[in-house]
Amino acid sequence: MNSSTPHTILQRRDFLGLSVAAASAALLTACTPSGRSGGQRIYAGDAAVRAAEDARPSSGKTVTAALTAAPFAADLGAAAAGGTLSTWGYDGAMNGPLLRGSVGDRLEVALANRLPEPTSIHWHGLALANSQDGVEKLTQEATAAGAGFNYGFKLSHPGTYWYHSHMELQRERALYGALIVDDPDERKDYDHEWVILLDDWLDGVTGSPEEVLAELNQGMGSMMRGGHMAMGSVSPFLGGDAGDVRYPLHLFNGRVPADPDTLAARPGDRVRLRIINAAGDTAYRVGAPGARLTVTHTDGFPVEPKDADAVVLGMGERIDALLTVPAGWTPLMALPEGKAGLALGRIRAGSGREPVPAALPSRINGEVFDGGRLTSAASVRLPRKPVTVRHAVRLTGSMMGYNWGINGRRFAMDSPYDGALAVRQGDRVQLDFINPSVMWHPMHLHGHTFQIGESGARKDTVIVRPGATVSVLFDADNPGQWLYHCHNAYHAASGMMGVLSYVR
Ligand SMILES: [Cu+2]
Repeated sequence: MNSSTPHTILQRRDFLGLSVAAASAALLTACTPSGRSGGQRIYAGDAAVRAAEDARPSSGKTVTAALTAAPFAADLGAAAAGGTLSTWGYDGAMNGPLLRGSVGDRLEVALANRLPEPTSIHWHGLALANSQDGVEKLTQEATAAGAGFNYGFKLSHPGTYWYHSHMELQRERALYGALIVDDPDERKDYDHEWVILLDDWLDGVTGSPEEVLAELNQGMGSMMRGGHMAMGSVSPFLGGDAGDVRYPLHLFNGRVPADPDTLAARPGDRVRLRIINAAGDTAYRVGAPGARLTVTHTDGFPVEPKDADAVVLGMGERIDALLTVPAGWTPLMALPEGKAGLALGRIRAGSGREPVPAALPSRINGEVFDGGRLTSAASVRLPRKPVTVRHAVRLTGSMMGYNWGINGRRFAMDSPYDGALAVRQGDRVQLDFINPSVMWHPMHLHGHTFQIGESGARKDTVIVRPGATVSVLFDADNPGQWLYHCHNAYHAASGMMGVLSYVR
């Protein structure tokens, strides 16, 4: 096992990689409204990163787990030719094991890499030590094929999170799982809990994620040849184009609708749903015809509860909702927004007729919203405070050129700090996600949970519709180098990523 810290790769660039003259010029423009410049970057191995970790509350308990990333044969029934397909996952399953601890616990996960290529794990949504964030070259060296890496960090906030590979398109296979952080003081006013992982799937059925990216990069030519590009997938809810990719399958806890996951309950029971959208290019509209949802949390953090007929989750987002179980069978449907298909689970409470996928409604309307439209619970709302640094994050690129980027720049792992957004510890930061493109983007920031505007939900991933600007606020309290990016797997692979860079 190798737990090497990134000192060696990172300390070569102590002063932004600028010449002395350029650095001096940069210092003159420090503290302008558009950002911080000058100063030394605070890398993952910095004492400030360790100090922030030490300052987090501790329960004194350690939760340990082991994950093996490896190829395996997945059984998706008749959906795959021959009954099984070969893909990559954790511990040989379509969903990695559920990892669970309480606030203040230290989570230690030993990763063994049995994949034929390097890998890393990102702990999505957690405010954790930067050195454990799992971003190759930025916070650690990728873990080579045959090697291992020991992750260890404190769990700082309760909620519904998840983990996934952060290497290229590995997440588009089955390299992901749920991570739940419990609040020991919470009063549990429900009878059951159902953790739900949603995913769009094509690996081993119609091609591979790498083939899809190659097609997207070729542009309209491959569309004419009838490849994987989505044609005419439109969602008024998302403001236009719903996605780039056509998927043969949509999975609910790793299962197809013909063989659905089933939750047994009694009529009148209350169920807490913890819904996670692990997809690459698909938003899901989730609802249970015959029952309403009461949304209580998004991205782990509580909101003012709100009733819904359905909720929409972009890639990377989570929603917690309560549902009161009707008598009989209740379908829990995840409809791919603007695309054909269905991911399905079901609740069985007594007898009655089983829901047949073909007989289910093809749409769920009524009161429908996404987590970005909710109000934060007062208990987690940021205190009002003047913004000390503000950055514009323009979401640029187009489907034609497949040149997705940030502020016109396509991210390159070899020069991650080009165009980085500088902040100092203690800043109140405002990011303006400005979307001049014709597609929506689910924008995700590592290591922080921002707030949407003055009183919106606390989130780490938010839908930014075409033509819209979403302004988010957070306190810079977790030093290090943090990636932010579109959680569309293909947009991120194409370059819609950047670094939020703590400097001193
Ligand atoms: Cu995007």
